[in-house]
Amino acid sequence: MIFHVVTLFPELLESPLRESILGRALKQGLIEVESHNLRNWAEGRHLTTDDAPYGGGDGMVMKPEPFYRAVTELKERTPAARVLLMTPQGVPFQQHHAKRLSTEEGLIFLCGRYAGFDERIRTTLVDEEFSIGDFVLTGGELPALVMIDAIARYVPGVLGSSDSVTSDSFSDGLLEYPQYTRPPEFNGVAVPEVLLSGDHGRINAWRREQQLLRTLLRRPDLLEKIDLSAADRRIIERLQREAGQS
Ligand code: 6SD
Repeated sequence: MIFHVVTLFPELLESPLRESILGRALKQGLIEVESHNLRNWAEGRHLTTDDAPYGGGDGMVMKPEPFYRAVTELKERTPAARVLLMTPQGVPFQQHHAKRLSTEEGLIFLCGRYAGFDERIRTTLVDEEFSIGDFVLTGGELPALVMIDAIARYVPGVLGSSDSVTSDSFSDGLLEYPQYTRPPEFNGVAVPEVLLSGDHGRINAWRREQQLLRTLLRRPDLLEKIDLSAADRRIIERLQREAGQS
């Protein structure tokens, strides 16, 4: 799979992708990442990529023509590529988007700077708009990196056998259970006895209950979105009764 990133700061994309798991995937040719300088498609003496807004107001607006020429050229190379725009006004990016987009042959990320984009970029060039959260950044490069990381994990072979795509938080809609490793006691806090018991039935039951408890306390919104078994629902009712008592 190829990720094209169109940006005024192509170097911002370099080092974070070349380390660790994604670095290995790049070396193995499982994924390719190319960052392209939007300035390459700018025209005029100053290679302008932004301009003042019609109607007045603060800030500058990204011009449509450089993005148009970039998308046209990159689609000649990767005709089936989908074009994604990074913007706080986009659909909130979620795990299911990462999974779906990982099956594409290529993705073209359009990253802006300044106040925003000429509306015709959205309406004529872009397939989908994404936001990585309700906060405002200075540009779309970090959102593109975040999305590439989440998407690349689903490309076959990218995760080694020890890192599971499916057992992490969100893949079953719940937060992860607490994990412990050695030593058995640290800073006066012991590892829960059940984890040392060797009884995998009890361990699995404890882990499921911890997942449900943690999700109930930290992200109750997630519980509304998933289909829980009758057994899980009974555990949640008990946890809620216990919380009400304490
Ligand atoms: C002007 C951008 C592009 C500025 C952004 C995306 C999210 N979730 N927060 N901020 C953003 C994207 C900000 O270019």
